[in-house]
Amino acid sequence: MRIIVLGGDGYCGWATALYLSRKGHSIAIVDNFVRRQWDHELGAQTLTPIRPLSERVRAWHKLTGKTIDTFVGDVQDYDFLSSVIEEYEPEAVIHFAEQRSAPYSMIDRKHAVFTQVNNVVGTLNLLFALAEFQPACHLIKLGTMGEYGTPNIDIEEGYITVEHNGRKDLLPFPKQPGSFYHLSKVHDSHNMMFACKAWGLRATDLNQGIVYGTLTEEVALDEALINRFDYDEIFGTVLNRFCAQAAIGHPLTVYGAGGQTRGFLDIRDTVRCIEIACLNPAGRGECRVYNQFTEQFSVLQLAQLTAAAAKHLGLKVEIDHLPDPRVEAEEHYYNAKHSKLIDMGPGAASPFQRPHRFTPGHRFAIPGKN
Ligand code: NAD
Ligand code: USQ
Repeated sequence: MRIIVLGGDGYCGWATALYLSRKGHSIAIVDNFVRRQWDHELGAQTLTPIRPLSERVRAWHKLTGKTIDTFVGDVQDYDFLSSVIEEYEPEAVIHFAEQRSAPYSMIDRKHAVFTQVNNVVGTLNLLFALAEFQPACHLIKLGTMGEYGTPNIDIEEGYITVEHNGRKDLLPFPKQPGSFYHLSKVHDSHNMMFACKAWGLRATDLNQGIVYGTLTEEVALDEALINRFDYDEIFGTVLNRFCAQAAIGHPLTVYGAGGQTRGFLDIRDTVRCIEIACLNPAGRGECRVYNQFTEQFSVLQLAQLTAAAAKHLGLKVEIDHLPDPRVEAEEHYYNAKHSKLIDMGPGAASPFQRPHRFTPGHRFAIPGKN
């Protein structure tokens, strides 16, 4: 397939671009490197020093003979984005190109406004560009499990059947996001649903959980391909932070009671989920929603798992409970469905347990469950 990866210089996007390129798809990356600027702004750095994109794609070509095209620009710039869509004629566009940190979006008014403008305008531009130049193209958009918040009922995949005053309908699942960032994803979801209905576009909204890990088979091929690994308090996600803290002997920073429960997935499963979505496009006019994670844990459970793994390596790790800087429930019910991707495409939680190619009938192997 001809696939454009928006945000392909970032954590999920780079791993996905290489994975799909290795599978034989034609890949183009679009990025404006704004993420690298935010690192400068925050005085933070990826633990793994990443090379400039031009060097990364050259190294990939040298190693595999495969070419990844690059387009440098801002998805907020409609002329730029629409010309890329017109020129490349993609069959699928995977949209990762957003500001993705909840803490960054909560710094102050300026960062909240930036996050929502960047994310909502970028996605709107993409919807218009697809409608104008490539209406049959499948949009695969990264949403977030955090769109749903933590309701006291089971979380469905995007839609829920509601009965009210004797009548019944399938409606979007209620959204209770916990930051201006997570809210930007809710706005995107609504815009996508409307554009699919109004213009017959096809879209998959992937409500992804928290991603962990750095290595995929492809980025492990050469140091020049290494992916970013964030561990700072703004962009570092919780399990990546706990691992970095354990390695340097810093107490694990559990916020509050640690009962905050979320869906998690290994970055090796992110790329496979995206591939499943690419190979099984939504129908014209369809905006489907999948929950994309493999396991759910509370923050305290994760800290305990990290401490146990560290002990195994001879590291002594303490768990600290810090005042929670976020507005979120520290104890709550959480049971999120996540069967649609599993039903659609075979796979397994660990690439070391899974067959290299999809085989019908295979499911995600969640330890103790399958
Ligand atoms: P990232 O910050 O590492 O990558 C995002 C990339 O998009 C960066 O390279 C950045 O430069 C680019 N970008 C941002 N705005 C842009 C713009 N206006 N024009 C062009 N490029 C732009 O983020 P990530 O962790 O790879 O996340 C990718 C997507 O997946 C995001 O939409 C995020 O919300 C979603 N997601 C991530 C996680 C996670 O745990 N990392 C979990 C769930 C969902
Ligand atoms: N947390 C701690 N200690 C820390 C860091 C975080 O206890 O040192 C807690 C937070 O309070 C929160 C939970 O861990 O309850 C998750 O925080 P996080 O920073 O790992 O993840 P989050 O802010 O939810 O955002 C991340 C990505 C975002 C993605 C989201 C998926 O940055 O792009 O959308 O995960 S989800 O959480 O499912 O919405």
